[in-house]
Amino acid sequence: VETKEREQEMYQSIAERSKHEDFLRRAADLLVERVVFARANRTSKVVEWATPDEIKKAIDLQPRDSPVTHEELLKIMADVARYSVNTAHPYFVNQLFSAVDPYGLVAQWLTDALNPSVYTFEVAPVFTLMEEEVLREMRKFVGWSNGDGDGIFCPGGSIANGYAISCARFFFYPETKSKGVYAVPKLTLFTSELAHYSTKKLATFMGIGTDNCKLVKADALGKMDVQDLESKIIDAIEDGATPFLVTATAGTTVYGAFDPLRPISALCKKYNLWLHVDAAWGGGALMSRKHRHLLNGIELADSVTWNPHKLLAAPQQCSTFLTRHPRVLTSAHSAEAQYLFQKDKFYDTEYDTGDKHIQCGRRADVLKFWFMWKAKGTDGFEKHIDRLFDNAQFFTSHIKHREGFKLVIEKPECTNIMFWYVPTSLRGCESEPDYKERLHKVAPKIKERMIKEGSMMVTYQPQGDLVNFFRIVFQNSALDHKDMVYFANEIERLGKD
Ligand code: ABU
Repeated sequence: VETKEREQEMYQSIAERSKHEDFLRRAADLLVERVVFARANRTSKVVEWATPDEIKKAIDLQPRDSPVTHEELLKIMADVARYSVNTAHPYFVNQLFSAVDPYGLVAQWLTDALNPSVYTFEVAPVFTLMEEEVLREMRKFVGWSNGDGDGIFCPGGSIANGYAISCARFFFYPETKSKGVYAVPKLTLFTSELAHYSTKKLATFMGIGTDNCKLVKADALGKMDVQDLESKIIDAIEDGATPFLVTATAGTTVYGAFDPLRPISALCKKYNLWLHVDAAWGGGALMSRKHRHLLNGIELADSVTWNPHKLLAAPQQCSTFLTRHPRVLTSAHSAEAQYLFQKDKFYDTEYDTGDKHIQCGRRADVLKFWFMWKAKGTDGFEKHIDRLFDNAQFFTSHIKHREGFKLVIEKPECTNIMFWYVPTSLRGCESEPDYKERLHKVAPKIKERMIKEGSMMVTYQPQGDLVNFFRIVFQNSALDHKDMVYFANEIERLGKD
């Protein structure tokens, strides 16, 4: 009887398995045919705009007691894709990420299929070794001899910038690990007023406080003003605070500016401060012989944030924190959980890298980047970067000579370009008292129109005294010069009145 029951169970599980296999194949077909490539072409819409109520009507978002059929699940998948923004579309130029790299995507699928957590060698042997190799190669690109040092994959550049604060504080004041902020003087850190907001956020998170995150002036090109940095360091010391960290930026979020790293490093040496370079956006340029000069001096940094999901177009999310100091990550963050990091394992437990992180469970974000690197080689990444910069330069010079367009910065350094579009009705009105107020309303109106039509997607923002301007981001090397002209034509068409 027992054997018969066992056989029956086996037949059931085979039937179940083939049902799942059939679903997987159909779902994978749908992804390839209708989600990945079909939507990444110029004739489809970037976004199918729908209001929250319309989306709620189109997709039954409520989890239910009873299961739905595979047929219904496939329809749900198609609807989710339909109402999601098509970030792989060539005309999605809204953010510092975009595009769908086929190798990166397949590696994401493989990562999810293997469902690893990269904390111990025993559960993630290949990914552990892969991280070690990739992070070492990245450190070589930074310019640290032999790629020595340490590094980790992080859940986003903000967290990587937070690791810089944590490592710097531990480096100067190791007693904070056990005694917390009570053991140290009032610490102060410095970053540019145009730096990413994560440094402020993480200063709060780490108990340092936004008042102690001093914002240094940026010059007309968006670069950190080194004289102002020194005077703010001196002011902080005179106020009885203790400066410990400068976070410089290589590729600011809005302006794409590269801070002058050599003079900043000289100040850090003079005042004994940790230098962190947030190269989340601009780091990819290190892989281009033509453009890596933008990051000259990065080799002088103590640590670096570099996100391959940005300029190098790896799928979201792929962020790294790199440091020249080999032990600081482990010393600052280890908690030595005995259930996970037993020291009497039968292999070299140096490969159990999880204790360097503040996370426990952790996705293997390395595979997609490593797989892309294998598929394209460093040469492929270099061509990709050079194409992005070429497109950016073409677009800049195109709009510079086109009526109605006005650059915020005449010579942007990275592949994000800032500009105003001045409709015909506003041209020649520059001296009128409400000119700025009216210009401020142009970008949001054009944005609304483009989203409702789905013809492109580009972001805008005000900055300091400047009224709303567009920031277009080139990060997808499938674009060409014709696309650059399309963007200008489209903004002109949408803003004609
Ligand atoms: N670090 C997030 C950048 C956001 C953006 O794409 O503008």
